[in-house]
Amino acid sequence: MKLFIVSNRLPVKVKENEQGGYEFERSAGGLATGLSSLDSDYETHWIGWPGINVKRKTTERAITSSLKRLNYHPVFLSNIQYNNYYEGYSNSTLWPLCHYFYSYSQQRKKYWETYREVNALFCEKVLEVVDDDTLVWVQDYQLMLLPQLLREQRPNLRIGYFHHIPFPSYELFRVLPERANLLQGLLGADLVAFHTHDYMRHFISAVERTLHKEFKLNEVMVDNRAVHTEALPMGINYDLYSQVYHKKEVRRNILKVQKQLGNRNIILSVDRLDYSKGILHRLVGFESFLAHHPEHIGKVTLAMIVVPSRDKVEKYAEMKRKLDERVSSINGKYAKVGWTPVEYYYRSFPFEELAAMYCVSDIALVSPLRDGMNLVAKEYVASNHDSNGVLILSEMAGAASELKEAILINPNDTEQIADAINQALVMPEEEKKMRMDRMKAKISKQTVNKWARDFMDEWHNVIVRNKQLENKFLSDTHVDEIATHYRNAQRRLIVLDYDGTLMGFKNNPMDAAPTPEILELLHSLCEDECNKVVINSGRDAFNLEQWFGHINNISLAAEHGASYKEHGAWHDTIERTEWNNQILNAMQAFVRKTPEAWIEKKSTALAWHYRDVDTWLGMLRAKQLMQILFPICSMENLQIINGNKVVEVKPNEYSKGTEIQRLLALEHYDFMLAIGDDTTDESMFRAMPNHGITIKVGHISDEARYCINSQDKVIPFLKRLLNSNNV
Ligand code: GDG
Repeated sequence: MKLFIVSNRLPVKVKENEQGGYEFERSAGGLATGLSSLDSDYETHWIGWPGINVKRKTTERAITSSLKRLNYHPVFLSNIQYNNYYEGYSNSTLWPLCHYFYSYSQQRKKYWETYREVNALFCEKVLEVVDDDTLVWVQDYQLMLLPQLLREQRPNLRIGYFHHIPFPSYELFRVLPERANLLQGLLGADLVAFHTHDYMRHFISAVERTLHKEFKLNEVMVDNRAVHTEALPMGINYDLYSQVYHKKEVRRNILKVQKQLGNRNIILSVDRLDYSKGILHRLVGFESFLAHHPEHIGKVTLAMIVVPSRDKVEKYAEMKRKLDERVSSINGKYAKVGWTPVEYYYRSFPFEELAAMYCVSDIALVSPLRDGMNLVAKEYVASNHDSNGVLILSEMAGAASELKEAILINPNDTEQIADAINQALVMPEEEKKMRMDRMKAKISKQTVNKWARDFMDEWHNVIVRNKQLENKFLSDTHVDEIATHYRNAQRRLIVLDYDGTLMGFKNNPMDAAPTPEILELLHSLCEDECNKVVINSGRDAFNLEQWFGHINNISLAAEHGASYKEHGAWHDTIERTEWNNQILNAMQAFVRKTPEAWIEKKSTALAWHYRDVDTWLGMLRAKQLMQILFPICSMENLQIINGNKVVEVKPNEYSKGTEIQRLLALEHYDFMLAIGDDTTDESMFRAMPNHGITIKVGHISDEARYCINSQDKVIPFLKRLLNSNNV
C-alpha cells in the first residue's frame, strides 16, 4: 500500500552540478527517519516544495522526473507565493499565534489568499499522484486547509494530519478571522493528532465553540464521517543518539571542544533563531546566575548555538541584534583572561559536532517560551552516555509532559532559571543518574518509529470505525428496502419522538409547535388503517393533547411513558407523588448560577434545561447538579436522565422503552419503526424486537440499527414511506 507524506518541504538537499543540472540528496530529518520504519509495510512517497524556485517549465519537468526516482513529488511555488504563504500566513500569522505571541501575529489579506491558493496547489498535486487506496498523511500548520480540500475532491481518501507546533487555547485561536476555515480544513482528515493532551483539548474546545459541533470523547461527526483526535508525542531516533558517543568523528569533536572550552562545566543551549525559543530570557537567567553565584564565575560556560533562520524578517533581525548585544554585555562584564562566559555560535553545526556538544555538556538548558515538543531535549538525554548530565527544561515545551525528571522551569522566571542552573551544578551524581536513567527509559520506548506506528494504528482504528458507520447511515438503498417492507406490511407500528426528531429544537419549547407539514404528514399516516402511529415524547400530556389531540387515531405517550392516550382516553402508568423539595431546590440553585438555564415542571418529572447555556459551562453545571441529585434520587427510587441539554428526574418505573413494551403486548405487527434523537430514546430502541427498524437522529447509537445525520431528513423519509404505498 502507498503512503504519501505531504509537508511544506521535501526532505531533500538540492545541488547544482557542473553541467548546470540539479542533483538531489535525501536529507534524513527526524520525521523521515521515523517514517522509514514504516517502509516494510508501505511504499512511502513524499510531496512538498523542493526548496528551489525555477523559472522555466522545462526545468520543472526535469526536476520532477529526477525526484520521482526518489519517490518525491515536488510542488513548485513562485517567489511571491512562497513569501506570502510560507513567510506570510504560516510564519507571520499562524506561528506567532500558536506560540502565544499574539501581538506578533499579522493579519494580511494577501497572506491568507495565498495560503489558500498554495494549499489548493498541494491538493492538485496530491490528486495527480494518488489513487483511492492511498494513505495521505499531511504534516503541520502550513497545510491546515489541505485535508478538507482533498476530502471534497475524493470523499473516500484516507487522510491523516499531525500538528507539530502548539495548538493554542481557544481564547487565542478565536482571534484569527479564518478560524472556522482552518478548523474545517483539519476536519477533512480522519485523524487529527497533536504532541500533547493539552493541544488536543484546545483543538476540541476550538471546534466545539467555533463550529458548534460536539465531541463524544475524542470523536466528532462531520457529515457522515467520524473524525478522531489524539495526543501522540513524537520521539527521536533513540538508537542513533544513544550510540553517538562511540562514533569516531564524534569523539574527535569531543576532544576538540574539551580543548577549546577547557575543564569547565558546559551548559548547552541549541535553537533555531526564534522568539518562541526564549533565548534572550535564557541569557538574562544565566546573567542572573553569575550575579547570584559568583563562586561559579570562571568555572561555567554557556555554549550557545543559534541556528540562523528567517533573519530577513524584521522581528527576527531585531531579535538577533538584541541577542548580539546581550552576549557582548555579559561577556564584557564577566569575562576573564582565558574564560568567556558565553561562547556564542551563530551557525548551524554538522551532525557530528552537535552530537559532540550533547556528549560533553554537563547541563542542557532548554527553555523555550513555547514549543510544540522540542526534540533537542530528548536528543541530549539520549546522547548522555554515562548519565551524568542534567536537563533543565521549560514547562512550556511539549516534551515537559513526558520528561518530568528534568528540572522543570518557567522560562519567564529569571530567578528560577538561575536557581535551576545552580541546582544542576551541585546535584549529587546519584540523583543525576537516577533522573537521566528514568528519562532514557521513557524516550527509548517512545521513539520516532513508535510515534509513526502509533499514528498509523490510531488512523487505522478510525478507518475501521468509519467502515462500520457506513452501514449505519441510512442510505438510499436502506430507504428503498424499508419502503418495500412498509408497503408489504399488514399492520404497522410507527413510534416517533417529537423534539429533535419530527421538529428541530427551539430556544423556547413552546415555540416548537408542529408545522402544517408535520400535521399533514401525521394525518396521512393515521388515515391508513394498517398504521398505529404513536408520538412518544418527554412533553406532558396537556401539551401533546393541545398539539396532536385532534388527529384521528393517533396514540400519544407523555413524559416518557408516564401517561398515554389510547382510543381517545388518557391513562396514567403510575400514581403521581409529591416531589422531594431538595430536588427542586437544587435545580433552582443551579438556575440562579447558570445564565440561560431554566426548569420545566411536568406532572411526573422535573427537567433542568441548559440548551442555551455556554457549552462548557452547561456541561460543568449538569455534572455538578447530577452529583448533588444522585444520592437524593437513589433514596427515592428516581431516575436521573442526562438528556440532550437537559437533566431530568423522573420515577424509575417507566421509560419510553416501557411504553414500547406496552404497545408490543397489545397486538402483533409485521412492520415496526421507532425514530428518536435523545438518550431517552435509547430505551425505546432497546425495547424494539431485533427485526424492528430503529433510527437514531444525529449521533450514531449502538442501540439503533440506523442513523439519520440531521433532523430535517426525518420528514422526507416518512413521506417516502407514505408514498411507497401509493405506488
Ligand atoms: C517543530 C516544532 C517539534 C538544531 N540545530 C542543529 C540541528 N538541530 C536539530 C536538532 C533537532 C531539530 O533540529 C530541532 O528540533 P525541534 O524539536 O525544535 O524541531 P523543529 O522541526 O524545528 O520544529 C517542535 C518538532 O517540530 C517535531 O514535531 O518538536 O516543537 O516547532 O533534531 O537536532 N541539527 C544539526 N545542526 C544544528 O545546528 N545538525
